[in-house]
Amino acid sequence: KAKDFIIVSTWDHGLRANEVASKTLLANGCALDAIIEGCKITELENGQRTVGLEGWPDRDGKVTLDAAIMVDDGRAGSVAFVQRVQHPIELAKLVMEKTPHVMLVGAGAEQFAREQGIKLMDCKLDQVQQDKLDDWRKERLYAPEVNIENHDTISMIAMDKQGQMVAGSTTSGLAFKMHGRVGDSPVIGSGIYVDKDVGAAVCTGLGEAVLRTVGAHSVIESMRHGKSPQLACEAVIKRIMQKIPGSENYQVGVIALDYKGRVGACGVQQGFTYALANSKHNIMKSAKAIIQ
Ligand code: SD4
Repeated sequence: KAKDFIIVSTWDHGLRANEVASKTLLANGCALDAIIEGCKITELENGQRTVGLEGWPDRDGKVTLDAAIMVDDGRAGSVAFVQRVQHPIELAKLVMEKTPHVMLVGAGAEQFAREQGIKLMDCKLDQVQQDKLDDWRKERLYAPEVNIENHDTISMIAMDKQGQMVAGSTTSGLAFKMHGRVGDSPVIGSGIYVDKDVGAAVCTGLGEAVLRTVGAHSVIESMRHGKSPQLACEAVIKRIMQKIPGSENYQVGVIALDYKGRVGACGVQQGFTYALANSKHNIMKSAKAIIQ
């Protein structure tokens, strides 16, 4: 049993997510509740427009969302390519709890949301989204910028005082992606993974690089073979850089937690930040970067 709870969340908005998740745990919520509440606040309040319905649209002007949740008893749920759903993380939890499946996508996920009593929202772009899309259409440059605007998914891990670990992730994906594109975040093993014998790992950054290397599960396997969370994160980031060309132009960040409460974090580039909380504090940290 853990002495205190621990929450780790990607990027600067992780601080606010941790704050809300901590409140949940202090009020005797479990790690699962904490992840849901932390992700939900980011889905509502993400100023970067990289999570939730205010996120940047795809190149067809549609905001399509991905989310996943996994509990250390092996249960998992995820949704991908969903539109008009305010809280995809809650929908992912419903997939886990109310269906025999792990993943629902697109119209099927939206149909399931409606069946569960979730109101589908208006999907008209706001002025900021529309202006940004119009700007993008002038040049049609599809080049994710390192650490800027389209790299701010929230991925979180929480371990509660009972020692249960849960991971979650929610995102609007890469700005101006092709319609139908799905990233790493909702793919169990790529964006997030939890294993009761080892710990949890979550990813952020260029989803294609993470999908092609099964990022989160790779970190878990590296920890299983004896590496600390920190060394496992570094090993996997190095492997991604080796396997996926062009690492000077992309960012991938991973964070990991084991049952001893040890945290690891690493990014390809500098600038990958994460927030770390327990019952006493909630602080921002800079992850080690492989490219200096
Ligand atoms: C994606 N991995 O859709 C996500 C984007 C992200 O921080 O993590 N941004 O590729």
